[in-house]
Amino acid sequence: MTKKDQIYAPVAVGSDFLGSASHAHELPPSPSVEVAFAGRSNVGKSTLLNLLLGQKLAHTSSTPGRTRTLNFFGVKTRGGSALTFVDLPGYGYAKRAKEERLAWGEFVERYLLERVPLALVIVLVDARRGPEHDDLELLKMLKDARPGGRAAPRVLMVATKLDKLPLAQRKPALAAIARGGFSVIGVSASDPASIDALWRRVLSGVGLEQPAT
Ligand SMILES: Nc1nc2c(ncn2[C@@H]2O[C@H](COP(=O)(O)OP(=O)(O)OP(=O)(O)O)[C@@H](O)[C@H]2O)c(=O)[nH]1
Ligand SMILES: [Mg+2]
Repeated sequence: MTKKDQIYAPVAVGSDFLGSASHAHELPPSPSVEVAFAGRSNVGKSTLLNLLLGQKLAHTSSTPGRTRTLNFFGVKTRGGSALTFVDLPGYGYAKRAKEERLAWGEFVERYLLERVPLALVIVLVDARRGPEHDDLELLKMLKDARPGGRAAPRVLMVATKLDKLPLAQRKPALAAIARGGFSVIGVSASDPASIDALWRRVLSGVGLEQPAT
């Protein structure tokens, strides 16, 4: 194995699709700590999930609105930890019928506020735009008090599609997001090192191991 292989050896050693839910009664029991991926439609949630999982289990599309249910994936890490990743339907997709948008919003919002195993919410924003109005609303909601005084999940912001910015603009774009008071990491689907760095932030975000490289 070359040094490069060792650095990029995937953290995920196995992953499975656990099921979908479009109503509260369909939510599967979560066997492990849960991490949800939220963000505007087309920001790259499902693409990023597949890269973290090491398999193309989540459906992706260049057309916004692809993911319409909550999709649950189980993943085991090299360090022996188990996590559940949840792909959420995107928001801000204007072409979806208004009633459907409202119903979806309510279901996703209840999931984010009430799901007990949910330890970390990853909020994806486009690196070229930073957090927009809908994202800020979500971030505000995530800070809200939980029923029974439970702790709110931790939040990590991920700036996606960094490759679409010229090299010289990448650091300034991330710095501008950080100036808004957010802890942010930039990723590109084409850059395995950025996926590896995100895995580390996910593991430390849920209080699990930091795998050796
Ligand atoms: N250039 C570039 N394109 C990306 C990147 N990540 C995702 N994309 C593209 O962005 C489009 C949307 O990706 P998805 O992963 O389906 O987005 P999503 O956030 O799951 O979208 P919804 O399911 O509609 O909420 C696809 O065409 C991807 O190939 C990236 O890092 N760089
Ligand atoms: Mg999707």
